[in-house]
Amino acid sequence: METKKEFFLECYKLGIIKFGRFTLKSGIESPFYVDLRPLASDPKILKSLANYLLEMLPLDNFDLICGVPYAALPMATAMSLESYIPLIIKRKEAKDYGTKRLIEGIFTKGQNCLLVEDVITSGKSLLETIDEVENEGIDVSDIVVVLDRQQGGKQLLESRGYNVHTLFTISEVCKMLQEEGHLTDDEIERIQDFLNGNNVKFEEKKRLSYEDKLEICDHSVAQKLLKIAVEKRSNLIVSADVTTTKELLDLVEKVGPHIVALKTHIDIISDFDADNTILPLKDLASKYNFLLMEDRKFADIGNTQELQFSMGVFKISNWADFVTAQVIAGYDSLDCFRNVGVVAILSMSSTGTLTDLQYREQAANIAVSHPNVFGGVSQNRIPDELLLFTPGVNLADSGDGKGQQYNTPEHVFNKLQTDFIIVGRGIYKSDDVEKAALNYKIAGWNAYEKSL
Ligand code: 5BU
Repeated sequence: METKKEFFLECYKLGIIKFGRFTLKSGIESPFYVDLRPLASDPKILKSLANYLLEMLPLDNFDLICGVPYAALPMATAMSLESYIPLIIKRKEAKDYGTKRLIEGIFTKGQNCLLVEDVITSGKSLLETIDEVENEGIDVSDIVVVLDRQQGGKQLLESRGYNVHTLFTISEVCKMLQEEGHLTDDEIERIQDFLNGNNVKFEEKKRLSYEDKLEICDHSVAQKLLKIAVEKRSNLIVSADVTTTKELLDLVEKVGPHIVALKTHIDIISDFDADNTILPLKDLASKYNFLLMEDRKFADIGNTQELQFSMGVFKISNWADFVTAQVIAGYDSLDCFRNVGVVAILSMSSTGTLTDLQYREQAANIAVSHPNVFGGVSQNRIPDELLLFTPGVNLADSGDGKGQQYNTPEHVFNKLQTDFIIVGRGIYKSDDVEKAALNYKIAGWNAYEKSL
């Protein structure tokens, strides 16, 4: 038979405890997070668990067995099957039709019921459950708990006269995990601190500087951008959302000295012409040393994107240093951008965007693993190996009345650890475009240095 430790390590593999930094319902930050529901996904483990729990108990004392909903329901069921003690089911809320019963199953008043709980923390919610069961005329003397978080729950219940049996305590679990090399001494210390009721200090992960990023981002476009940033002491990208070639070139003459890249939506230029629009733009880019970022947001299958990228009127592949692309069509759809860099759209700045946490994580996985991708556009932190581009930056406004949401440079450098800010109307709509560009450049650089 396996030891209790071996059994726990099997359970741990199901992902029931995570270590890191978690905000609990109470708002308190915890260095670990426990969720025992995955135990029910492995029938062999669930059966062993039932037997481990039963072994600790004076079984003759109990007429009934009841799990606290929901995590302990399968545990109580398994214990009932192994011990032949009948199960009753406690509802979370009394149903508002039919019998209005809070407890389902066959029982009589005065029977003694064993309560089963997955995790005990403060014990307060268990006390409420006990009350509800006792109100039905059922006696409760014992509670069996799989994991004691050691935050006073056991003591509270014992002070009210209940016997509390716990299979594992968090300290015991941490010790086993430390012995197996799953936890560092630092982590153990932090957990002990937390259990002793001290305020836990989490190390703030330092953001990487442009010099650090130069070491880890090896895409040639990332290297160029980072070098320009350091040289020009700028992280500003101007979004040139103007609609004629003249406006575009005038704007670039003014902002060129202050930016690392110019972001275009080339399809909104009404008099686009490769010779008259792109050639002078390329000249200005080399004169002022910045890159061209075409914000095309490709979102189709690889073959179509390849055509959109290299054919048509705009022939983006002829002139853009890097482009933006959605990752909605999957990893392979990005293969066609071989000769440029790609910045993947991981989340959007507009109200009601569908880029929720799950989408962002999957999108980031594609971005990190695809060799053509060196960055992400996002309103959230992204993995260090990507460069983060953040639009929706404005010093004066909080929105545009059309769904755009703005943050300050300070916010995006501090909270998101962005690398490059993208500013459109904050600059090109300003009365003094050059001064506005300089202001954003300085604000962006100061915010970057402060965030280091
Ligand atoms: P603004 O004028 O600073 O609001 O312009 C922002 C630019 O960034 C604009 O060209 C958008 O198309 C672009 N953008 C954005 O605002 N939000 C996003 O999530 C993405 C791009 Br992706």
